[in-house]
Amino acid sequence: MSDINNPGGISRRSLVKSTAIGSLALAAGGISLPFGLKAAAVAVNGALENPDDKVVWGACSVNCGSRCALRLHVRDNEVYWVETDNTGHDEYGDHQVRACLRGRSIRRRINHPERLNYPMKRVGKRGEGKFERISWDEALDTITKSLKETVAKYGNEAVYLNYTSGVVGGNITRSSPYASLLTRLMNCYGGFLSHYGTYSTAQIACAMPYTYGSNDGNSTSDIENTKLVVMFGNNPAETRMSGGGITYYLEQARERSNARMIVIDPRYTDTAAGREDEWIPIRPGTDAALVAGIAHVLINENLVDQPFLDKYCVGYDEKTLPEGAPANGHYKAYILGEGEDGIEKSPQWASAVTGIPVDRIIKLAREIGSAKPACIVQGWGPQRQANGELTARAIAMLPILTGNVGINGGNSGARESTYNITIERMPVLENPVKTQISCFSWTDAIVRGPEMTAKRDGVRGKDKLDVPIKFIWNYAGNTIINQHAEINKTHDILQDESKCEMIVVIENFMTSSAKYADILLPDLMTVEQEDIIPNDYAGNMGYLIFIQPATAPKFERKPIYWITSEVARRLGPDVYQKFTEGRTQEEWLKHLYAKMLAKDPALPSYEELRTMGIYKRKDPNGHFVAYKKFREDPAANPLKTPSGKIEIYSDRLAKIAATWELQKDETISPLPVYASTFDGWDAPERSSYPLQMFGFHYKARTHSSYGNVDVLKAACRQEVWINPIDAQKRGIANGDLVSVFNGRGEIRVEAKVTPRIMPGVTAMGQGAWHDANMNGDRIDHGSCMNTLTTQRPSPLAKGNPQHTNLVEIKKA
Ligand SMILES: Nc1nc2c(c(=O)[nH]1)N[C@H]1C(S)=C(S)[C@@H](COP(=O)(O)OP(=O)(O)OC[C@H]3O[C@@H](n4cnc5c(=O)[nH]c(N)nc54)[C@H](O)[C@@H]3O)O[C@H]1N2
Ligand SMILES: Nc1nc2c(c(=O)[nH]1)N[C@H]1C(S)=C(S)[C@@H](COP(=O)(O)OP(=O)(O)OC[C@H]3O[C@@H](n4cnc5c(=O)[nH]c(N)nc54)[C@H](O)[C@@H]3O)O[C@H]1N2
Ligand code: SF4
Ligand SMILES: [Mo]
Repeated sequence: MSDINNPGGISRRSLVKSTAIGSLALAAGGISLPFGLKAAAVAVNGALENPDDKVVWGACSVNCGSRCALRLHVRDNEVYWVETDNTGHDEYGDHQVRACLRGRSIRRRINHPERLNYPMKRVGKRGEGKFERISWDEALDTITKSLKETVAKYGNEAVYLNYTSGVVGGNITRSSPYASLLTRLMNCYGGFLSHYGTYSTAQIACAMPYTYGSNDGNSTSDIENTKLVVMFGNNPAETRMSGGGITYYLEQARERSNARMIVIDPRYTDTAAGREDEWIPIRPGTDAALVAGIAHVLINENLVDQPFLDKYCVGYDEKTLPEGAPANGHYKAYILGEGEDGIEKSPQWASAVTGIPVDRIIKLAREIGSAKPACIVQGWGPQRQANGELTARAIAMLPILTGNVGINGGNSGARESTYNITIERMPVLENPVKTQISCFSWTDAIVRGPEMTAKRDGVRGKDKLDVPIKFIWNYAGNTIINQHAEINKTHDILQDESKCEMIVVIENFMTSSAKYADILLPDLMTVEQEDIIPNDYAGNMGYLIFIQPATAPKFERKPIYWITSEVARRLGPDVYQKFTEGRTQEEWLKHLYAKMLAKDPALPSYEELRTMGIYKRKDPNGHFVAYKKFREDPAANPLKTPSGKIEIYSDRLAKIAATWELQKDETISPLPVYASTFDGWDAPERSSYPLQMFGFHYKARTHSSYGNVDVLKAACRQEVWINPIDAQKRGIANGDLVSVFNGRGEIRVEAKVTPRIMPGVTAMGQGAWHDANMNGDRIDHGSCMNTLTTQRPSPLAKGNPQHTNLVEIKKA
């Protein structure tokens, strides 16, 4: 229908705007703008002229941290053109929630020729991708039989709901295992082995509460009150791309405050891209050392906020060191070299670790120490390193030392917070099984479940697991293969059908994870169903989107509520009744919305919301300031830490460090110290694999979602970034096909030779689709970086250290 050069149909206004906020790669990525504009204009006119068109409100529901409204233009039961939010004004707080290049190309996912259409069972070996069409009855009966047998033989602890985030922006359709229909289903049937933590924030979400009792940051809009923004590994221009999201707020707020912005990242990011005042490249995994070097200057030059430290914190110096802590166990002693390691954390010391010149560290310290207020913020890149728990808490030390916590224009050092209109979630009921593993350790739990303990493997709720994982539900996720680490190892684990006996995958596409399914079920997309969903990260404007089905269901695709209800029916009438409570999907929506209205009468009525499509509300309390009440009156509003104060020294961590079983190269510490780690810049393996490598969240995709859309692949190429110095040594020119490898696997991909990445470090967009002959050489031609990552978890959170890798690169 519409032309192929116009990805998803982009209106003139929003195309111009999105390049103006600098977020998108349409211009940079090679689609010719004038032609795109012309094409868009033709599409707009065509859309307006056809009387049979309908326009349906939809939303992009992938896990990108934003959430965009879509207006889907439908003709002959087919989405042929996509527009975005057209409500509100170009005004701070009531602005349009404009979709990025991915959402605007959603029709290429909806109408993709390779969408799954029928239920299937596996006929080849796991991973071979050989399937046979079966009926829904056969599929549902097989699943139910296997579920019953698993529970009878091993107990409910052997059933696992894998981490998945494909429909994190859904309510009825939500895939996140904390809130999905599968959770509810399993809780109606005796429970399941659940997990804690996420692939997104495992380390920081575990660590920050030891310091602050929680993991909150100021809202980005509050940057309008700041003098200086320091971003550690935070790249909202790619990771919060929507016009309703953070990148818009960041630029708007900086326009108001004229704040300087310093970007600390091994990579010159799109967030920098000319808008930064300074880019400071840093060796991956060494931010805590930079912080220590800065602290050294702050202390020696009297730039610390001593009254703040005395009043609000525990463990900065001797005065507030908790009883029972070792003498000189405080932070100041650690920095000045009077602590256990006896090393002074001078800028010279920090420079050797981080690769940042001494002068620059000193200048940065003086800037941070004198800009009042300063907003120190970290993305989640630094914490996805193997020492990420320490790093997250260390970065928080800068605002703590300078008294920037709990005030407007400051921040806690955590990532930005957002305002939300509280949504009434589908109730998941209580899980009778209390045992939990970290979301990253499920492959371990298949291989050696009963050997996994609380003190060594982070099992929670019990001292150890009783049974291995035997049954996996995987709804809207690609973490079976693509998004989990060490793909070749996972493949070997899953090939053995005596270990994990049943894998059920519910998907829209034949992803690499789908290829490992025993039963593969095709479901509807969010935009093909009715649902009410809230914003994700959007600063201090919250909104709701009421999605209507854009088209009637096609082929044999079914909604997730139908699928789970039909399994419930087969598990028995009591399970069915408990699961459905006699409601249809629409009745559930009305029921949940009525509860929301009762709590929040300012909301529009159900019918009004359906007509509006999107409802927006600015945070009535203004900017969110993390720990504001604590700052105003710490006695009346203590933090959720044991002492009620900011714990620079954490007793709880000291106990864990003393009792957990750790390996030699693993550090858990009561203080936010710098520690080197396995596969780090100074690890012995670096002699064989001299380049540090991490993956970044890339504008081409949301993880692997949208990874099969041709125009996006063309606009944002999959490449491995390598510095000219490293490239020259290896005889690599820009665009050369190279082999990226380590002991875990090999990838073939084109090289992007660029000074935008520091020497000794390489990076590639994470989430590209794995594409290897697993019965042959296993070389991944799709450039999925998890071919190279490790399944070894981080020490405290037992989280995914997917950014900590060593590799070598050679010309292919
Ligand atoms: N190396 C490396 N690996 C990483 C990361 C990294 O930084 N580096 N990041 C990690 C992080 S933070 C995360 S959150 C995870 C994300 O990992 P995943 O949660 O697996 O995210 P996606 O890859 O987007 O996979 C979502 C899947 O849901 C499917 N899907 C989308 N919509 C629907 C729908 O309506 N119905 C159904 N049934 N399916 C749907 C998509 O087709 C896709 O296959 O990856 C982690 N993996
Ligand atoms: N376009 C797009 N947006 C997304 C996603 C996506 O896949 N695509 N995924 C979404 C999801 S689920 C999540 S969890 C978030 C992820 O958000 P983040 O975790 O913040 O994203 P990353 O790209 O992994 O890391 C952010 C930055 O950290 C840098 N970095 C890596 N290691 C280090 C380090 O050791 N020190 C420092 N200082 N910097 C480092 C990287 O170069 C990168 O620029 O993004 C969300 N947004
Ligand atoms: S991928 Fe994220 S930013 Fe892009 S349209 Fe979808 S929700 Fe919006
Ligand atoms: Mo994530």
